[in-house]
Amino acid sequence: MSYVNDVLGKLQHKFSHQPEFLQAVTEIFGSLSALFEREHRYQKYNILERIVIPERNVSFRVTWVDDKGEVQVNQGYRVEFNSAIGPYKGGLRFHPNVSEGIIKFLGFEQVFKNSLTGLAMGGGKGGSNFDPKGKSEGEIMRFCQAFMNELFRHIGATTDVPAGDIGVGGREIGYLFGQYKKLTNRFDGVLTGKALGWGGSLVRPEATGYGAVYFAQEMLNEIGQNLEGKVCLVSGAGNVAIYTVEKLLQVGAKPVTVSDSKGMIYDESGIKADLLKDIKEVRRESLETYAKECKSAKYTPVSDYPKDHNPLWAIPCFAAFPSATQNEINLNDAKNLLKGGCKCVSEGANMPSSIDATNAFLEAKICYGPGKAANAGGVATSGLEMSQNASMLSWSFEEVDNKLHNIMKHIYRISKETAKEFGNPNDLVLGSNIAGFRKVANAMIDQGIV
Ligand code: NDP
Ligand code: 2IT
Repeated sequence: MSYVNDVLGKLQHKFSHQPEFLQAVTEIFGSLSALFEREHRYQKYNILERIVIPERNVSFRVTWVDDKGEVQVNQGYRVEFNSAIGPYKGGLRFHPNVSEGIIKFLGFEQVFKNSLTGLAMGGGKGGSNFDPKGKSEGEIMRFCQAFMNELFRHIGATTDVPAGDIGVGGREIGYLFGQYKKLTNRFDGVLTGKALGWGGSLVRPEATGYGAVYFAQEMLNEIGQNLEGKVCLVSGAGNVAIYTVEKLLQVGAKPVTVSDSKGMIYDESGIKADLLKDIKEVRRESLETYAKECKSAKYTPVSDYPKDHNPLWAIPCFAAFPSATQNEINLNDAKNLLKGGCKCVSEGANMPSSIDATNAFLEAKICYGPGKAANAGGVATSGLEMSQNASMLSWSFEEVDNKLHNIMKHIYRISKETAKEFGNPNDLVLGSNIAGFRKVANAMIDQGIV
């Protein structure tokens, strides 16, 4: 359809230096033609050209002093993408490859993901090219404080509520919150992922990983299958991967892999969740330690990976849970997964599959849960943390876990129903993109040209 293609063409020209952002936009736009053919008002109000530009895009200097007394400078970002259905909401990423384009891709995805949860949350994302690797506790704290010295003026419990993402976990949220409170003299729910003793929610640490497994169960249930006794591949070894492994073990599945930036573990007898947590969350070491302490595990360093594919995805499996980073599954990896018998992919990471890998999964008609649907459990539980903060209550583990489970079922159902409505019931990319988009676009129209 020409309106969608026209807008995409302009964007490709203007943002050729932001390939991940263009990839995210291309994927969503690819689903919208069918909707636009039925509903002309989205074009009438030029929603597409409006929705791809962040409402506000803040880029700032972060200066801090390292342990040697040297002054360090990093780039900080907060992209406030869309507030049509609620305050901006989304994580902060600290990783050396963070750029404006990466934060924009994440922020754009977040808009539609948050819409799918059914909660009142707009979309935003932020972060820095700061590399937490090898930094001391003091350096991490000083960096977080320096980052908040600028961020605090842009955020607030009803305007913009950041959380964690790659390189930002409970420890960083603590330092960020402490500095926010110092600067503003306010104790409110301005960040989520807080510790339990000062406003955090039970289940938030587990939520993204648990949610990705709940989503896989919904997809499999539809075809009369389940995860019990099934071999599963998990990538990553951070927050999302750890709690994906934990939930897979709880439901009787057999996760056999995890990976980090240095290498991968294959343990035919099943990943040991306690050892994984201890090494990555407590000791903060690489997975090489896992292989040293667990005799059944085989470690392959990244330097031994072939150039054209990731050996993790070549292991035969029933289901795959990519939980590390964007574009970690290319077309070769997708083909390897399919060749190895994979029947289900539930994306814990944001945009882990390239566009051609996604198309390979859709063509093979396996159960494919795109990130914005499958990993929405994290931000949904952040929304539950905001509710608890606003009402000054805290709910039990079971209460939050039940709500999370119901939200994942809801996301599956509206994605599936929307896919059916548009004639392709197996295509949850189509269903989740249209369902997520429609709510935001309708809110933008209701609220006028602003
Ligand atoms: P963490 O920082 O806790 O863990 C990330 C893991 O992935 C680490 O094991 C890290 O290795 C590995 N990793 C990161 N970048 C790369 C890379 N370029 N190549 C290879 N491995 C890499 O982050 P999260 O678990 O929070 O996030 C993982 C993914 O899930 C991201 O895509 C994030 O956007 C997404 N996500 C996170 C949510 C959350 O609530 N945290 C919610 C929804 C999505 P190492 O240990 O060596 O650093
Ligand atoms: O990508 C994501 O959804 C997250 N990193 C979680 C965001 C949040 O606000 O909890």
